[in-house]
Amino acid sequence: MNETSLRKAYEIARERYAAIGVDTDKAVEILEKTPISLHCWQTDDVIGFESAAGLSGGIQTTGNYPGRARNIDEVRADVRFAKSLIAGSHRLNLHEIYGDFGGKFVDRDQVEVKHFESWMQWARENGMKLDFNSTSFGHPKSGDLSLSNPDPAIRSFWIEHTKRCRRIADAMGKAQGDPCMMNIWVHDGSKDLTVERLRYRELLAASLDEILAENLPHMKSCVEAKLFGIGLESYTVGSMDFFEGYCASRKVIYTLDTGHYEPTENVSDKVASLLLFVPELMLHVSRPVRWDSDHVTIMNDQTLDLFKEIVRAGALHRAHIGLDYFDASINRIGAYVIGTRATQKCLLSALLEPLAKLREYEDAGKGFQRLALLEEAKTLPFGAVYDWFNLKNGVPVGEAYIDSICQYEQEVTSKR
Ligand code: RNT
Ligand code: ZN
Repeated sequence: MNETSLRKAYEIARERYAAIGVDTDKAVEILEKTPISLHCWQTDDVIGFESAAGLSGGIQTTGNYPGRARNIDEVRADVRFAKSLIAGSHRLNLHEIYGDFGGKFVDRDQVEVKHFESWMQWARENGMKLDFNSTSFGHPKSGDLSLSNPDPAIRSFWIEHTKRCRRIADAMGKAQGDPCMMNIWVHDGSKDLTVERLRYRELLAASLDEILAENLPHMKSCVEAKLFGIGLESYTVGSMDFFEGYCASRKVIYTLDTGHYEPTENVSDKVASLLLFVPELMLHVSRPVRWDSDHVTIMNDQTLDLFKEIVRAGALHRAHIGLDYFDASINRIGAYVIGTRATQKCLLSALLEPLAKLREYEDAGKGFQRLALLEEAKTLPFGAVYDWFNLKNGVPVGEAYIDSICQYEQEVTSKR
């Protein structure tokens, strides 16, 4: 693509946006500085390095496209390559099962900071900060209930695991001089009817209270709500209502995964309610298709609206952006890059909204003018600004990354 014409296109776009009070340079600068936490599990179908046990816990990857990362070196190589095709600043989101266990089996209640030391070094060398997740799934003790299990032995096993994970996250945060976001999602639920809805939720709240009691200054804990899991369709212990109440009463960060709600629910509308009552939001940007299918994120209305709500609320500094999807049916790195770039597109689009003018109209009761501007804003030269963002940051503009990914497939992943 011709650089001169891309620059020219940007100049014209800048003028066009300026006419409605939007500073495109500023929007690009904010986009560059807003970290996106890349989910390491897109590289290997959420398998990790602990054991060869398959995925359980209500989540599933579908597809068997060749080239899955099979070990820590391959995960690292793939993340590095994906990152080279994505502008802006990136973090890396690890799950506990991605520890550097050196070929030994380390049970979840035995995990230590040392299992993540090579990750911390790698992240530093690659200019990424780390985020972290405890892992309740894919283990013989996962069952249907972990932190809410009435069996004290199982419940305390998972409490110990989660406490250890918080300490690991704290060590990561300390090493990188920036808090590590640690997400707690447990799959706990029931396939069929239960007459103990309250009991399991009491147990989950009690477990979390115990886990979160330890003061760890270099990490932030967040808890993720969910609608249902596969094989756990009738009841979810950590439902949205549960975690809204939990986060509001305990002042804990709420993880909003866009796949975890009823298909017709307006997820973006939750932002302006949650922000009033919880300290911060952690986002798992995903794309549900009929259910929590974890399809690759794309630039669609749901994702656009999500970021618009965050920007309109002036809450970008209170929202941590992470991705959460796992597609094994297409080139995995391609999926990684498409979803991350789509997330940036949606954020950029939100940053380019002529908000001041729209608010002026709204305040004056000018409903027609507001709707007209919202409509016209949709066809402003957004693409020229997005291209400029990529050009400026030295990553492929437009579809140019398709070839790079095909080449990497040919040279690297197809040989696995
Ligand atoms: C599952 C949750 C959770 C996981 C990851 C792997 O429904 O969304 O965030 O996808 O932790
Ligand atoms: Zn999630």
